[in-house]
Amino acid sequence: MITQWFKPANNNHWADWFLKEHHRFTITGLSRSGKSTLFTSLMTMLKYRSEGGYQCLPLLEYLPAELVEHMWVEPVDGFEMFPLENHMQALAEQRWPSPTEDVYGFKVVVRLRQTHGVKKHLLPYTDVVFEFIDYPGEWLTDLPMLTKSFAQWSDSAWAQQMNRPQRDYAQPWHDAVAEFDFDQPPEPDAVAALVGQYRDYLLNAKKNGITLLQPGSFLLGDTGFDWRAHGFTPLPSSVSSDITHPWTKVFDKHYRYFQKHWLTPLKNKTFRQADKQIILIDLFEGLNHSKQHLYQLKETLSYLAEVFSYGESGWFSRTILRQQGISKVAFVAAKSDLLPAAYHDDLLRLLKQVTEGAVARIQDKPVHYEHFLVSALQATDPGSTSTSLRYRGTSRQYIEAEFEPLPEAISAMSAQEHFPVLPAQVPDDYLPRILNGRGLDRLLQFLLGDHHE
Ligand SMILES: Nc1nc2c(ncn2[C@@H]2O[C@H](COP(=O)(O)OP(=O)(O)OP(=O)(O)O)[C@@H](O)[C@H]2O)c(=O)[nH]1
Ligand SMILES: [Mg+2]
Repeated sequence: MITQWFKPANNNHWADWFLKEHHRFTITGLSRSGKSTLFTSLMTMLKYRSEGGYQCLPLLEYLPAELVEHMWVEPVDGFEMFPLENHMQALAEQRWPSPTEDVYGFKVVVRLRQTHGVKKHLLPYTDVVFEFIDYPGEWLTDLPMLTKSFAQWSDSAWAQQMNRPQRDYAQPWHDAVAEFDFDQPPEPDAVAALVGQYRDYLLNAKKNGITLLQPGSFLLGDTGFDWRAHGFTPLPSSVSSDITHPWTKVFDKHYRYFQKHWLTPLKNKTFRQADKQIILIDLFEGLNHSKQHLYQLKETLSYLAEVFSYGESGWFSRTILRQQGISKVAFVAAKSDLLPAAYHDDLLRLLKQVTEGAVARIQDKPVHYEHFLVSALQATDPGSTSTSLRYRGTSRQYIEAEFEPLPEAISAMSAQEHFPVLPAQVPDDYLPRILNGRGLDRLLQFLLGDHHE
């Protein structure tokens, strides 16, 4: 047994580690994909179910209720506590939780009863700890910038804006660059003017359903990176290819500052390595816009899969060095309540297509993955036919909507085709809806189940 050769004496840190079993979940979700709502539902479920004697715990298969002595939620060291009350208050006022502007954490600690006398003597308790981190989705897509130089990033950002659908929103920015005088010195005012133009493009693209927005960190208020002092934009290759050009020099410097003082700490803290990954995906935004948006989402997801390290590492690095690769990945289509159950198979098929590129990157690694449909809060009801739904509209009227089948494949969509997303508001009885939700159980069971052998 481990403790026989490794002496935890005088070292609470290690003793602590052996008494605890840690599950670190990382939720990889683009902006507005439903992370905060998912956490709100999960915490609410755990809270109510623990008060009800742990019956129907989402962790039921893994941790039978009779083994659970006590369960509680606490902050994660170094993180603000996830603002569950604020989010519940928003729901009570029929508002969805506000977009997240900073990072928050919470952990669920499950203390197990000891059933064997000997074990009880050696290990007075065993805690199973689940850690979750919530963050603004805008931060996520910046991570791939860590491994690129300014010139590489600038070229790839420029190339992306030349493709549809980005190109459709980039015209004012491209016009501004065409007219911009790069012979003027990069004084703070001139830099601010160019960064301002670029941010306008990012904001406009975001409003129109684009997911690859770099740097997304420039889109948030004062909680994020100080883009006013250290901003940069992609530059036309005629400028960026000249490393002696004053604009290239300044942006290169700001870019390195961004990597060192923003991205690196962000990766180490917020995106530190976890062993289970939930990739939360909103397909409705893409469907709402166009097939090009869905292709763009697919590209973003595949690009993101490069950032995380996959595969189980050995016992030594896992336990002693506390390093591990991600061993389980759940690809999750969020907000599935926005589509009648009759079309859920279509949604799953679309999810599989959109994640093909990301799957290709993990396929030959020792990683278990599965695709899921989840709704954190079922905001709709079945309609009068199997292909319709009822929901509360923007002025809280109760409306029925009829749905067309989803396309067989993204490629089967015509260029103009799009599927309007249901503007479903928070229902009055949000609490029983959260508590009765079942999609999360299956997801957690997959993530916790043992696939090692
Ligand atoms: N119908 C339905 N809508 C949902 C659900 N979850 C989220 N939404 C909608 O999606 C929006 C975004 O959800 P959030 O949970 O705030 O998304 P997020 O990933 O935390 O977004 P950022 O904080 O901006 O990164 C919400 O405002 C809701 O309109 C769900 O389970 N069902
Ligand atoms: Mg959020």
